[in-house]
Amino acid sequence: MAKFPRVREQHVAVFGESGSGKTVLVSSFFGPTQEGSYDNDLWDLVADDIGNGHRLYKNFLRMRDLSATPQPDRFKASTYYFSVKLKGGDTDTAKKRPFDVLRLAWHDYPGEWFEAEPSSPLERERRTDTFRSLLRSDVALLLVDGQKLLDHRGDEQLYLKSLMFSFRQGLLSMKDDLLEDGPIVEFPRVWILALSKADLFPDWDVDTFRDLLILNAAEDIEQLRSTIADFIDTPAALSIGDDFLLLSSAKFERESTSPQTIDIDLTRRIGLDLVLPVASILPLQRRVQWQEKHDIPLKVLDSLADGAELLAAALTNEKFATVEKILAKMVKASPGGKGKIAAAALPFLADAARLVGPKLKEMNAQARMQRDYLRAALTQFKLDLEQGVDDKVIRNPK
Ligand SMILES: Nc1nc2c(ncn2[C@@H]2O[C@H](COP(=O)(O)OP(=O)(O)OP(=O)(O)O)[C@@H](O)[C@H]2O)c(=O)[nH]1
Ligand SMILES: [Mg+2]
Repeated sequence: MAKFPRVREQHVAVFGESGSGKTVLVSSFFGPTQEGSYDNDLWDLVADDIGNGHRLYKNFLRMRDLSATPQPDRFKASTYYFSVKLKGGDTDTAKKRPFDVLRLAWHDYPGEWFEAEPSSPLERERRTDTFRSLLRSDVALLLVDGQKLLDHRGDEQLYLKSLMFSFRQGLLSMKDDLLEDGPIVEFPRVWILALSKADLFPDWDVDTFRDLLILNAAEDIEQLRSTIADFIDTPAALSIGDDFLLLSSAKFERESTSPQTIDIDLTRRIGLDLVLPVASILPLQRRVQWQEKHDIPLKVLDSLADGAELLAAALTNEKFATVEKILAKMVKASPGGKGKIAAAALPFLADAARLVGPKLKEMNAQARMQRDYLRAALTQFKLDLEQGVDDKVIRNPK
């Protein structure tokens, strides 16, 4: 009997300077799911730590009801663990599913840490520890602050260059500590460039944002890429500047009569519904693409989208038992044999990753009808990603 509940964990790391909107983002991601009126037919989102959950929900309520925004974080990083708990745990299908809970670890940290030197050796150590935990993510979001872009209108290049520079410096300042044991295997390998506060640019779509970045900061993005490539084992499995995303936690409006008063409409969010799909599906897709193009060592594949086989099994109709057998063989096999099995599993991962369009819709409808909540949720995430691409909120490489 498998341990219960079976959990699959995925991390997201959001990197952004102080004031770029990280804490508001996580509050606006979580808050609406706690409102009495919230209804999701496939899963419930809960915070694993009640105190943390209340803190986030309070941030949300203070914005919703009092138009008050959270305090800047100065000293403390927090990691919020959310569980996407699938419904229908008592059905027969559920007993056979590879996992019941998709856990999302969302790391929030003081943006100031990237900009100012630590004040003591202890603080330096704390920062390095935080970054170690950030680096367990498969996916990282790099925030470009929409407000700062507006403030630099006509001179965006200056801001974008200094932003990329500070990300690079921040990483380089920790390089020695992070690389103590040689090139890092587990490291975010999909870096999405995201515009925060996208509500400030009502006429923009993701292509407008991408064009602006490429026009003004292509070399800087490339430099960041090569800096990061120096940190990791197998830099062929790395993408930076391939994916773009628009994000807005709410529509923030200033009243023309008294500009100090803001109205925060938290029902008007952009891109936040893509966070779960991005965290759970994108690493699987990228893993397939890289594995098809390059010779990626097994330890890297394992660290990237670990449990991808389970995800693929859940996503497609593949019998979970078959996959379990493959995995069991993999554990027993000699190092040489493992590579062969990984190669054998590839087409089946690829099928899952490439499930698109009408076929995907059909599978989603079928899974809903059969009350197969895991498959319904994962196919829904894929549909949400497709919708995000169609709406030009997210852009992924073909
Ligand atoms: N227009 C707009 N403004 C936003 C949005 N999100 C945040 N803001 C504004 O940006 C300010 C800073 O947001 P925070 O989430 O506290 O920033 P942070 O990245 O957590 O900053 P540190 O904690 O200092 O690292 C908020 O007080 C809001 O005024 C958004 O989606 N749209
Ligand atoms: Mg903050």
